[in-house]
Amino acid sequence: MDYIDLRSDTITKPTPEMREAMAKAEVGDDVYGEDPTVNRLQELAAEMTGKEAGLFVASGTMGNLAGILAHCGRGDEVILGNKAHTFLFEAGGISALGGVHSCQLPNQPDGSLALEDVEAAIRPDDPHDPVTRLICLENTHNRCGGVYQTPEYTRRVAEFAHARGLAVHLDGARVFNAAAAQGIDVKELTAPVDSVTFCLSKGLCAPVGSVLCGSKEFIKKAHRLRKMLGGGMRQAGILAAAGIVALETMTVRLAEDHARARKLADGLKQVPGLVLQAGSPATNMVFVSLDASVPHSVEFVRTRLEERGVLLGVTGARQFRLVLHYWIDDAGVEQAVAAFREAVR
Ligand code: TLP
Repeated sequence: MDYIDLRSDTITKPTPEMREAMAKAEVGDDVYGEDPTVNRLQELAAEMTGKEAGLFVASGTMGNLAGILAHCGRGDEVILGNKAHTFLFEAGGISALGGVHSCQLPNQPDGSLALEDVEAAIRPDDPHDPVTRLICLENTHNRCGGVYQTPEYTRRVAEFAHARGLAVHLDGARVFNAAAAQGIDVKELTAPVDSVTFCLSKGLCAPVGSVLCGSKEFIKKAHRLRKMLGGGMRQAGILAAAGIVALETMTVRLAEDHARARKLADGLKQVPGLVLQAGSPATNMVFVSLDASVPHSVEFVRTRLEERGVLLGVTGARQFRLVLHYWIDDAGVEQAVAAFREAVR
């Protein structure tokens, strides 16, 4: 069966143009810095995000880990949201592998951190306390519903942090979605922060990889950390070639996924028993719950949807996540709504 796969935008396969670029990619040993295609991708990523340098890494998780470890030493503290992907879903790598202590503040429903909370969380210079070094933001914010953060908020946090001697790292796995949703250049969201990781392998459809961007000095440190984490790849230009196509051709079409997410949400709103999360969808994710009138469990509904050719994620006791991407068309959206009608009955 050909599934309508709405589990994530990570399931996207490369486009034909990417496969062609991969086949033709010029390569070299990237651990020696000699892969021309990786170098081109890193330069393009740095230029697009308004940073001095970029580093191609295996995943978003590796980008965030190498980035946070480049900012913080063992025992230092990072302030992040209690719904941050780095806190919830990166296997605790920053503490397990980096010895970095985390301070989790409540994410506001719009995905932001309240600056009063951040102010109160900054440690005094006291031998009892870890040293606060870094604030981590996420844009778009996955667990807060795929919501985006604005340039104003990003600048406010960066100014606040810098005035207190702290750095800011952005988990920008889907920062191009955040820019597309606001109709702005991604630089407005990345230039104010000290470092950013963004993913090539989500809505941008590349098969593998993310890029960590920051100052030259920061990327030099992160480069050593990437080696330490086992992420030094060799003829990685084959992968980077798809990443270049992703940046050149896919960042400009993300608004289409957002429009389809709205279409899907409009359809699901009409299905008795379903309730959309307030404000959903802000970008390419739709969060929808079963109300009390539905006598079934989420697992039961998920199985019935699967039998009807629709795959999606379960994100709570009564909640699903549906993620739109390049490989879902209008017919897929209609099929998903029709399948829901039958599945919740
Ligand atoms: N998110 C995945 C799952 O891990 C939940 C998904 O399906 O959404 N930051 C953010 C905000 C992410 O959403 C993800 C992946 C990552 C980092 C990690 O990226 P990878 O999977 O490349 O390590």
